[in-house]
Amino acid sequence: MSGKLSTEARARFFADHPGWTAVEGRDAAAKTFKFADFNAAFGFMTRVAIAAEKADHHPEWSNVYNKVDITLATHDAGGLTERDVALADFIEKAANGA
Ligand code: H2B
Repeated sequence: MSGKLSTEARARFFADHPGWTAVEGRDAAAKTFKFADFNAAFGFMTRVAIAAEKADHHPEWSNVYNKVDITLATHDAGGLTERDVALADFIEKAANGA
């Protein structure tokens, strides 16, 4: 388990990760991803799910057709940690087809 991001690291996360926004009333980050269709969205979710399970660090998410809403936070720590930064980095790669 890792500790919560410092104020500086948290600010850097949002500066370095376009589209991710702070969740109101909670130390968490959210982003909505849109794909061509359900097949592309679910392919993305599958790539993220496999990585999340491997890292034992999981997104909060929901899917409607081609849209995937994701919130990241480390529940054990009660906020954003380096584990969320790593997962966000993977999610960005997966969203771009890598
Ligand atoms: N995912 C997230 N986002 N935060 C956690 O604190 C967390 C997790 N804890 N996945 C893990 C699983 C924990 O519940 C298991 C038992 O290791």
